[in-house]
Amino acid sequence: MHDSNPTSAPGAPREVLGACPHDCPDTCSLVTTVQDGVAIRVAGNPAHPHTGGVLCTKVSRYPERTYHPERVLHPLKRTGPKGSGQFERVSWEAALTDIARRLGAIAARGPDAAQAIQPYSYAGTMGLVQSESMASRFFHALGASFLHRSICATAGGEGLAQTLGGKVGMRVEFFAEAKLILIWGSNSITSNLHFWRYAQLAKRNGAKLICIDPRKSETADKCHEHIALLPGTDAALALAVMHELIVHDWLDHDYLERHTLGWDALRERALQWPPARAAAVCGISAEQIASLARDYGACQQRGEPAAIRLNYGMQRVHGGGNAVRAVACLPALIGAWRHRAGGLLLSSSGSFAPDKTALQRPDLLAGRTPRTINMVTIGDDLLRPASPTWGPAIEALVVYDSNPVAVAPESAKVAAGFAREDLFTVVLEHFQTDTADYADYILPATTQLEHWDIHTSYGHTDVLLNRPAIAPRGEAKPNTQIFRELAAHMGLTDPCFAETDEALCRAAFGASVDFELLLRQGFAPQALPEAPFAQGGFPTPSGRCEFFSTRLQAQGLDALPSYVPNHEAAGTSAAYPLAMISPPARNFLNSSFVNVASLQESEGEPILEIHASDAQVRAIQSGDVVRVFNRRGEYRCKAVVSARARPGVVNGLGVWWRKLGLAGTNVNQLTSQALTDMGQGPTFYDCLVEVAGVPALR
Ligand SMILES: Nc1nc2c(c(=O)[nH]1)N[C@H]1C(S)=C(S)[C@@H](COP(=O)(O)OP(=O)(O)OC[C@H]3O[C@@H](n4cnc5c(=O)[nH]c(N)nc54)[C@H](O)[C@@H]3O)O[C@H]1N2
Ligand SMILES: Nc1nc2c(c(=O)[nH]1)N[C@H]1C(S)=C(S)[C@@H](COP(=O)(O)OP(=O)(O)OC[C@H]3O[C@@H](n4cnc5c(=O)[nH]c(N)nc54)[C@H](O)[C@@H]3O)O[C@H]1N2
Ligand code: SF4
Ligand SMILES: [Mo]
Repeated sequence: MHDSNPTSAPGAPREVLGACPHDCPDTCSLVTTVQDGVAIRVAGNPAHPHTGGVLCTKVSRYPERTYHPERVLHPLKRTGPKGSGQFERVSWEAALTDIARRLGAIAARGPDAAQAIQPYSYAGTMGLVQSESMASRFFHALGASFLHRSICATAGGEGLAQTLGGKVGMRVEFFAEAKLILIWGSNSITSNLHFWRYAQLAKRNGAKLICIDPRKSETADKCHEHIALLPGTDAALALAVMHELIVHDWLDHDYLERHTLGWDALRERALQWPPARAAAVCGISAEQIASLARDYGACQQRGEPAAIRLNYGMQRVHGGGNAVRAVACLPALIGAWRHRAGGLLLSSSGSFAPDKTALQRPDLLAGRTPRTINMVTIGDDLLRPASPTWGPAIEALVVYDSNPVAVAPESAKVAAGFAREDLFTVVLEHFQTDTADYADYILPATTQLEHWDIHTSYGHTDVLLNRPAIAPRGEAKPNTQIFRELAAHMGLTDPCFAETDEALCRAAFGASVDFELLLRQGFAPQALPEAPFAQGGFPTPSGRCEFFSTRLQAQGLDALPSYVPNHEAAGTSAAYPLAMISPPARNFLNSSFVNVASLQESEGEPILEIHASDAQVRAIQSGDVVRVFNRRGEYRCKAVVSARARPGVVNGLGVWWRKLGLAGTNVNQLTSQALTDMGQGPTFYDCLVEVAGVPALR
């Protein structure tokens, strides 16, 4: 039944196993039904336990996205001014020859100048092969600048690694057995649906669910309690919970003694955070904090498992790294890790060990160490002139798997950078996105239904294989093939550029994963312990859960988790009194799917949720067009007066395409390029604004 043989009998439908490529923790196993070479249905694989035969609405609509009338199906060359979106069709040969000539001219000036070539990519596809395999080889061989792929998770990832030792934690399936689940900075129904299935099982078995989120999300609606703290105040909340655990002695002293480092110091720190102090910082009541600590401490008292599903929503603020550190300490205080259904999960990606050296071939750098550009500050960096310390200005940009003009902060600068006449830009894409509008060349890329790939996950611990279900549409090529052909046009002759995608899939895990099993069933579970830290054994230098970090101390940072206020903390600006967060929209995935008609229809239009009290003083009513603005710019959308917003915080949902916005901008016109305390990550949810009605447009 499951084959990928394109010569099956005509008319007979066949099913091909794949993997969802999107930046979503669930990494679903897909079954694509193909008839006469056309993908007619994409469904969840019922045999894969985490997928359970269910997909989100977005990917259920994959045929609609794949056969979208606006798919880019041929190479395109710019004919109008940058950003105008005017292109003409050209041949692959013409496009590749010209691109190779332009990049080659830069690289030929020597290793310093080669750094003027900048790759820019993120998680359009999470596949190990179509993301950073052939592409990395190509840029390594050229000596292009590196990219710090920081736009999502580096603050939290670093906070977690400093505390637990890596991106490791509970296995998602065991949340089903927990008695208390804290859903912390996560709108799971939107962004982690297959975790939510386990949480619902737990709820049915009597577990209490508490959601910690400034927004009253769809997930908060379904939890028993909701704590609507101010954005960026999670560390204060976690420290106050510790305070309560300490003063009531709801502690697992044996676990603290044997498996943690720095307890005395953390204890002293936490005792400085009585609930009343944290309540003032978090904008919630001290009783809510005390109650949260009581629920958490009760699990310790009763020997019941307490689980925390932390997500990246709470680390897109100045103190994001410290906030994750503080929360990641909690399970050790009550010994929650003793249970397989206790502990914490932020990301499981550290449970995989793909052979990135084999895929990316850093040896092709041949001793060069190019500079690294942070993808979060691409706005500033595109506008930065050459200098002795920084090196050459960015002269050529090759974008794949990403839509920076829409997703990167402070869009006015990003767009100004992309508009530079002296910048040569190539964009590998499925669609003419906001970024593609600024390209000199758009190159048509295949979708997941059209290429091979192999996947890890950051929400579960299985490896998945994706086989092509249909032939590439139009003249589209896989990213890998585009970089192979570019390499050939540039005279790069290393045999590694000839390796096939299937060979790359096999090389990704070598003998450590059963490839035959992947071919047969599409997924391969890894052998991992059920309760990874029941006996300690954290992958930190000390082998303990590190409350106190000498590694952070050596970097001049606080060795203990601390509350780091937002760069733009609520209540600190009279001109911009409202905090704005811009969390994911349910029917989109970052800026992907925004152009899929049925999903756009479900999502409606760009909106800003505002609490009745904040709307009233501004004479704003639901449906009014509003200006949302700060010193970085202005964004227009419709207001929705809603109890989903708490007082003082407005919610601008989703990363819409700028060109679909009322005034050609999206929320990122307002966000800043300031970085987090750890990991040099973005601070999308650390952003003060003012909102005003636009009377003429009411
Ligand atoms: N449908 C859909 N799914 C997605 C995505 C999408 O765009 N759409 N995005 C994908 C991506 S890229 C990622 S990284 C993952 C995870 O992405 P996350 O951003 O973690 O996704 P969510 O869980 O939807 O949202 C996080 C929640 O955190 C809340 N929040 C904002 N600021 C704070 C804060 O300071 N403290 C706390 N406690 N909460 C805060 C927001 O209101 C939101 O409800 O989801 C992925 N899944
Ligand atoms: N204001 C605000 N901004 C945010 C966020 C937020 O919450 N608020 N979230 C941030 C987060 S968490 C993230 S992860 C980033 C996400 O930023 P990106 O990773 O840039 O995500 P997308 O917007 O989904 O853009 C991915 C693009 O890759 C393309 N693509 C998909 N597959 C392929 C392929 O195989 N080949 C090629 N060549 N292209 C492909 C898609 O068509 C799509 O246009 O955005 C960040 N920006
Ligand atoms: S986006 Fe997430 S929930 Fe939807 S199919 Fe992909 S992995 Fe599954
Ligand atoms: Mo992300």
